Amino acid sequence: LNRLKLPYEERIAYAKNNRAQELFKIMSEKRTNLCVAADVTKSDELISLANQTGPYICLFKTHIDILEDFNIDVVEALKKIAEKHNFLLFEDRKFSDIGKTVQMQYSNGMYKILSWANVVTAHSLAGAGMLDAIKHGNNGVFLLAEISTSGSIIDKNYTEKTVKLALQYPDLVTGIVCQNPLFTSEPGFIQLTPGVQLDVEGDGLGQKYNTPDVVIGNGADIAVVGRGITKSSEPNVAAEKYRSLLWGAYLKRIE
Ligand code: BMP
Repeated sequence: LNRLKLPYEERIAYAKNNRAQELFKIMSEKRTNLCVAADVTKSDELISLANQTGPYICLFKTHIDILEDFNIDVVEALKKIAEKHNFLLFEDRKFSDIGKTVQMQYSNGMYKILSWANVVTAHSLAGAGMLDAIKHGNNGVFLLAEISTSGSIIDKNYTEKTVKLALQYPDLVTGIVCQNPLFTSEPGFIQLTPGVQLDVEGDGLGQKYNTPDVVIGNGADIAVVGRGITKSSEPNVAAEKYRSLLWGAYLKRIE
């Protein structure tokens, strides 16, 4: 079974994680494999981006700790918009500590991530104990197996061990963040690929970009677009443009 050739709706049956099932369903229904990276520092900008991109996305990715005016009301607003437009909330927290600490970072503090984020990211380097600590009934974790920056010190061995770890936690792991098709015979997991933008090669700080066609060809099931959308004067138009290019590339892939 090659996941790259299977339509998203057929992959629901293979997914053990509830959020992966839900995502495949949303993606099929809305015809979108686009995740927006809403990296802005003001709450009203974040809410406006959710409203504008909502119809075109399956996932809304935040770095909630970059907000300068954070207040728990902002996540209440995001939850309502997510419900209205049928997308999931995704906090890109990149947890990477001992299980006990991660448990508290997930549930406590001012962000209370567990109370609103449907999915989160985690580094795999702390190993299984950390995943045991963040297992919760209905949530999902994307594990980082590769990173999109030039000069990353992640090697092949680390990447392979991360994939192995992910496969040991099918109930918890929604998918894997990576740049290459690493787990093609596992249709239940989702490949999430950031570093996507048209007409730009990088950002001068290590970020490397590929086009929608290239990332979908490299196995992405969901592509993450940040500045390609957020820096546009019309984020709704930019979101629809990336959605349509990414969806077209996916249709070509499963042909
Ligand atoms: P942009 O498209 O503006 O470069 O944003 C990319 C987003 O994806 C950022 O939020 C970044 O934290 C995230 N990201 C990434 O760029 N590369 C990775 O390998 C993993 C990420 O989470």
